[in-house]
Amino acid sequence: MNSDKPFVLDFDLLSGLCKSERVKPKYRYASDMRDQFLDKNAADMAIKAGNPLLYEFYGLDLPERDNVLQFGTTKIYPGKIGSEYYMTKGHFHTLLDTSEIYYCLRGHGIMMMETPEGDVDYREMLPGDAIYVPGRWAHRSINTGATPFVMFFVYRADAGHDYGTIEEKGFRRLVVEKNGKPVVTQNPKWL
Ligand code: M6P
Ligand code: ZN
Repeated sequence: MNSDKPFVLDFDLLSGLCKSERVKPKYRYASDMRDQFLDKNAADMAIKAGNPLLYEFYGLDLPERDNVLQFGTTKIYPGKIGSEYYMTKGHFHTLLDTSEIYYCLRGHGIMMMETPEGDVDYREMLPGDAIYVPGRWAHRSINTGATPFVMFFVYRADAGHDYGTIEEKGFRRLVVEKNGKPVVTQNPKWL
């Protein structure tokens, strides 16, 4: 794709979908996320019972250069594995100092964030909320609502995704449902 000419893309406010063939969808199913959830039995049961799609995201086929901005949408479906809400895998940027912006279009969720040093922050996201995730902060989007949670994102195209420690241990905090409400708890793998 020629990134040096202006272009317009149309992202649907409800579905987050973009009809342009320039925007490539990626899908993550329960089987792709099995080890990210604390309750492995619940994850295995969900996989056996049809392996639901947990989230999908769309980005452009742009060159991964420091002067290019990557953008698109993420759509996380409502649901839980055990008592943990559906969520993205989450990542640091390979270029750790690079930031990202998310703008909530639809639904209700939490952006969970942490630094390599162990600082933790999390913010509720509702339609109209834009969050600035500074460099050094790993980020994971969690759908705590009953409808799809859709966000638009922008980041430096060469930022890269570093899943290393997160794939092994997850984030320091989990978001689980207790008495019908989302509650932030300590991840026992980090105790
Ligand atoms: C957003 C962006 C993407 C990211 C995606 C899924 O769409 O931040 O860069 O890949 O969310 O998140 P993850 O890669 O953590 O599964
Ligand atoms: Zn990111």
